[in-house]
Amino acid sequence: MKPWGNKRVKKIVFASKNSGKIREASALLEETKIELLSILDYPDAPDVIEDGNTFFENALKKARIISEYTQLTSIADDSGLAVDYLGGRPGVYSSRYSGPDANDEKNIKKLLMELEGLPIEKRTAAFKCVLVLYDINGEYSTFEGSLEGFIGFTPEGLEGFGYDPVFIVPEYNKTVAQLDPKIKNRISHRGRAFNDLKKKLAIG
Ligand code: ITT
Repeated sequence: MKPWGNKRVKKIVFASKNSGKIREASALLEETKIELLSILDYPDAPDVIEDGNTFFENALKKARIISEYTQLTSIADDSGLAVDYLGGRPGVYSSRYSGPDANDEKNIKKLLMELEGLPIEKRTAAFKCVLVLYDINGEYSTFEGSLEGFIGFTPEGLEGFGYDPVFIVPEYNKTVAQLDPKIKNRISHRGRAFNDLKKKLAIG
């Protein structure tokens, strides 16, 4: 049996520096008794080079290094946007899409340029999230989620982070950045992966 199957995990470190992800993860675990820390609580934590070819490889690396450093159970989230017309890009490079000093605004600008003139029906895309839950003895479990939609033509909305202002959810006909954060967490790639993780921890 996995360690988290027979003992209550009280404290988990989220192996992320992304404040948008941290805010969402905290809300997703809010009703549990788990105390969620993040790399922001460990300013001297080692920098993890994300050199994997898959979300899983990167998530496992982040989770392992941060669990070993903090000696706590960790969760890592590797996620990104896969655009069909771009053959799945930016994918694992989503956060660095526009170059070494990438930020959300520059990434969105580059994406809209690459899709310029493309009609809406060809702008299909998906957000993907892979979570790794890692125990200090080296055992781990993986959880995945995705959210399908379209890339819009102009950024809309102020909520969320990353590509949310240009990602349209067909069910709501709104961008993720126009949705209430509670709705995002209910339907998103991250929300779905966290739901399965909560079941594993027997707190869902
Ligand atoms: P950590 O590794 O510290 O967690 P990061 O931002 O570098 O933070 P990733 O390598 O997993 O994380 O890159 C994820 C990128 O994918 C993120 O920076 C966004 O650009 C995009 N992304 C992931 N989830 C998203 C979401 O829910 N909404 C919008 N964009 C998202």
